[in-house]
Amino acid sequence: MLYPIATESRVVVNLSGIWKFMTDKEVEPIEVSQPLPTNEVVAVPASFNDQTVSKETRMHSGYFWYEKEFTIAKALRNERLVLRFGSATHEAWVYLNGKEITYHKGGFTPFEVEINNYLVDGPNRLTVRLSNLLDYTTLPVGNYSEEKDENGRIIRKVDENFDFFNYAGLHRPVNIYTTPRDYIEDIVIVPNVDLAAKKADVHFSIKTAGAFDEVRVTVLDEEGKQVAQASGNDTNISIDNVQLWQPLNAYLYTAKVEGVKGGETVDVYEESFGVRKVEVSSGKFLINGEPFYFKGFGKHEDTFVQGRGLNEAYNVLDINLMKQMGANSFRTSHYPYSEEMMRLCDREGIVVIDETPAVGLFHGFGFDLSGKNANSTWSVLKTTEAHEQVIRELIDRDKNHACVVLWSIANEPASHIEGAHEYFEPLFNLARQLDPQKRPCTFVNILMATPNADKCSDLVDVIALNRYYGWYLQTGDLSKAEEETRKELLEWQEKYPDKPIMYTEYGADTVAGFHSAYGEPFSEEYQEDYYRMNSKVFDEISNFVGEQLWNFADFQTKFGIQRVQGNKKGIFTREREPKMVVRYLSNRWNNIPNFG
Ligand code: BDP
Repeated sequence: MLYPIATESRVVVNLSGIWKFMTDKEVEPIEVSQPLPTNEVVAVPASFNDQTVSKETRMHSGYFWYEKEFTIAKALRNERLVLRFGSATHEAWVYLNGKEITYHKGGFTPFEVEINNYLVDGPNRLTVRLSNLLDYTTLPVGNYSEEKDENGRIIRKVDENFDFFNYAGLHRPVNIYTTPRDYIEDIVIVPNVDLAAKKADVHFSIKTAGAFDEVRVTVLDEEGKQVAQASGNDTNISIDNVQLWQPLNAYLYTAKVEGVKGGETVDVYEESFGVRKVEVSSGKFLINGEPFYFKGFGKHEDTFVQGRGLNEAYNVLDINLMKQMGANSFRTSHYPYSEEMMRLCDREGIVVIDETPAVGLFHGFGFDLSGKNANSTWSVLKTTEAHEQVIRELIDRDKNHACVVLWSIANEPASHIEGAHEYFEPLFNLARQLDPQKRPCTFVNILMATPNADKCSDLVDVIALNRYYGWYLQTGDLSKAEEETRKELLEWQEKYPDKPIMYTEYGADTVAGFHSAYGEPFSEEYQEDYYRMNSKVFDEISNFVGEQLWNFADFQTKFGIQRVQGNKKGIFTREREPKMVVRYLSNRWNNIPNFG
């Protein structure tokens, strides 16, 4: 699915702004033939939760409604008109002028529908019913329960089976875009680069709808100069003296794709792409033939007021902070991030580990680390279908992004429990089959899934570990934590000598401004000591290819005795003020080259 852009043949109408809003108390049915019976409003894109002053609305679990009126200019009415949601969290029923026109489940991927047949002259009423419910069939996984109050009303509850607040709503842009009746539907770009010859063969497959006499692809360089041109829905273009897309030194070509009919260009779409090679070989992660070292973060889409909604100013600031620290990468923990962020990373040369929303695949996560409930994970969870769907939708959306170098199929599943391998093997096969660029795949391993216990690491190209020695284990005892860290990393290396190993999470909750002469846990001193300890061990392990800490910034979570208005493992506060450790890490990362 193509990202909506304006071109010589296409117009984008942005429906962002103020929408009507109401939570559904499920007392009376909502009549979609009528305007929503509410005077409340919310801004889109954003989560609804932090825009209200009502605790009840903020914590609402169940169904809720959005509505917006729009008018389409007469000049556009003969074009094909497509309504597109960047995402709708987590499930959406869409009505136009009272008729259901589409439905989508899964809160982090785009969907669209043609609306020509439902439009009326004058104002059109777009109504969306959403649900933020999560259960054992959805991704992310939620612990769902319901009860009836004294009036017989259903009270629904979702206890997040993961450590971030269940923000919901229309988190990403809602647009109507036009295309001509004959149009370019999708573009798949696969660059193959001969590094020694500095030459790339770029394969383009163009999916079109309707009848074109010719499909033409023109590759333009960053100055807009033509590099090469070819014709056909399946075509190769060679680029001599190719400029590579490099981490923190991005170079983007543009593929101008034209659908031509009767000598006239009918539809045009421009897709930018980078030329780079990603491989895993002999315990190294190679980008453009050189061993790459990941320095960076696990993140969240999480800001004040917007919640999980698109916040482009924060995206820009976050990348600037990363660059200043000498970081080069992050993981989209724990769900696909906005398309706007992916496009920004392409352009800024930020390397991305692209993660599905498969988090919480651990029965009893959070309150039962002993693993009693975990044993039943793979019989209790029914997430296979949702998991296949998110892999399909994520790869379909992000396949052309140069910034994406590794797919993360899941975060912290119970990969040490019987049934895990059977669950994951087909999913890894699916991802590998679907990705036209054949990028490496991994899942992010939880701390109890040690080299002996884990059942799935044979499936991965990169061993990606979330480890909390010195925090959840050996709390406050960094010398014991150091021994355990070293011991486990050496075990992984011995077991899988050809697989690169990296940390995708390690961190310590730290209350900004809290100091301790004894370096106690939660103090800024402890956070720094914790990172120094980990760095020391990383530098001893030869197949260690990267450190992505947890977390870039403090973020909102559900309530819990371990959380003080959220998770405080950020090295920045939620407002992006640095904690003390940022100086140490900036110094370390600015002195570790991206390659080597
Ligand atoms: C891991 C999770 C992450 C949590 C983190 C923590 O992957 O989502 O926020 O630990 O506990 O379990 O801080």
